[in-house]
Amino acid sequence: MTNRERNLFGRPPARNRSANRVNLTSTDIRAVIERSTAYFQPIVDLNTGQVLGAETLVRFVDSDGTLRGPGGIIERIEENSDDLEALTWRLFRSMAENAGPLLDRHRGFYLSANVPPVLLASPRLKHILDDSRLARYIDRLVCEITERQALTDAGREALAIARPLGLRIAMDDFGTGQSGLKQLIGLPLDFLKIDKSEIDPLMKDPTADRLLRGVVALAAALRVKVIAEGVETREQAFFLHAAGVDAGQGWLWSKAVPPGELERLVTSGFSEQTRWKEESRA
Ligand code: G
Ligand code: MN
Repeated sequence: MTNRERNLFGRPPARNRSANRVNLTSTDIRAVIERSTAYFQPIVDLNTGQVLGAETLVRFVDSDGTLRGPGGIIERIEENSDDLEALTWRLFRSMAENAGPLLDRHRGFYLSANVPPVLLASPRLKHILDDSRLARYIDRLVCEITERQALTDAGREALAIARPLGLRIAMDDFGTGQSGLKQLIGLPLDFLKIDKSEIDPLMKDPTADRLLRGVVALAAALRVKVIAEGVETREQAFFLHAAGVDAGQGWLWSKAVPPGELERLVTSGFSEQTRWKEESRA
């Protein structure tokens, strides 16, 4: 999956988009958007096990109450900019309503969300932030933009517009877009999220290990924090920590969870996952 591109709200698109496309009328789509909700996947400090933030991922609630990931529906929503905006509004509203109290209680905690560059660059973004009541948390929001999107002229323009609003920026899926070191210089970034496809081969492929160390050095030079995505094992977390990666996100800690569960994880943290420090000292 090295060449995949992620679409909105964190989902690799199907190889054949039309095959994945659901057969829904525009009225159906609006109803689906109205029933969507925000789930949150924790982002964990590899040093302390503390939950630093969470990535917002959309879930669609079926009429019978079952939850679905974005696959299938999201491709259809992305075809229409009004639907895309409606979904962003709905998700921002769900973030403000459901995670607002948590943001109030945990002052250092942040939420990230994949925001389409077309919206990042639009004057509508400020309106959506205000109207969804997420604007009051603007300094706790991180917009994720994929490596490919960020490096286009439209992406650069979007970042230049969004940053002055007070939002922070994460480059998502880093490692999938073959960007050169030079291209990153000058981009207004706060976080670099290393794609799962760069994490999977660690400790099996020495080149992957060396590349990771290179990315850590690059991020240090650019003064951006590094987050590893798709971390599934303790060995990976140990390796990443030793290599100087700041934070991790993945099933080792948690899948995307509803707000109540997120609050529990933020309160308890994952210090048991960082016990390797004591083990190595013993
Ligand atoms: O790139 P982005 O952060 O937007 O992708 C999030 C997606 O990655 C979600 O669809 C989520 O379900 C998936 N994901 C998150 N953590 C893991 C993991 O540890 N393993 C696997 N296989 N998928 C993950
Ligand atoms: Mn993402």
